[in-house]
Amino acid sequence: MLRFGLDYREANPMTKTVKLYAQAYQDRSDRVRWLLEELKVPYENVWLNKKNGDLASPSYLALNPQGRTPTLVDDDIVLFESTALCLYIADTYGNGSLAPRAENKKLRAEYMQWMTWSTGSLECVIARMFTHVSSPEETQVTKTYVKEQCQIFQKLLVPILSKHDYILSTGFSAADIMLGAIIPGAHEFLVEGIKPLEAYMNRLKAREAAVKAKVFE
Ligand SMILES: N[C@@H](CCC(=O)N[C@@H](CS)C(=O)NCC(=O)O)C(=O)O
Repeated sequence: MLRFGLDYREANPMTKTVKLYAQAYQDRSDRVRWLLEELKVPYENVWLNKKNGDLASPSYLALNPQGRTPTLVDDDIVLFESTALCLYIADTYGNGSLAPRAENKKLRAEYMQWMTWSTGSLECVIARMFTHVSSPEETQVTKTYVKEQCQIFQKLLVPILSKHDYILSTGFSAADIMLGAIIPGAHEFLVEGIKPLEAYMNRLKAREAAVKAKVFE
């Protein structure tokens, strides 16, 4: 049985509340919660407990047939994939503040690139450190692979973050939220000792919304 907690809309009939289904502050809902906090969107955390079978319950599978988190429910819109959630929230609630508008083709293209690269490339590599470690030999192969990939990632990120404080030349955006939430998973190989990346992460960690969302705890 899901524990829905307080129904915000019931308690506040004039106020719409987005529901964010997650298992913990530090699962892949972290970036979504951080963005909701940045934009001050009213939202409700709906906590699911895998051990209690919440992810496999018919009511949750009706929202996310993969039985994974995060899932976002905003009225009749039900979404999975953290990148999609952040793209949707930034466009719907950001009023252009954290996502370049479609008219700005070049900047929007760059933004889309980093939004999708963060999960599609960076997080995929980091995830191997959890999935490809069944023996000491495999762990070693994985470590070498992640290390090599992170050196390539540094070649992508360092020149940009040496020139400006955030990944887009125009300033902080939802793309920094995606990167900021995911990069710590590869801290040892990607960030440690690399000044522009250390400074970038320190800037992101200091953001009030990130603190409120408990992203780095
Ligand atoms: N690419 C998806 C990954 C979703 C995912 O794998 N979520 C994890 C939690 S962070 C999950 O639900 N795993 C299944 C489980 O815990 O049983 C996203 O970014 O939302």
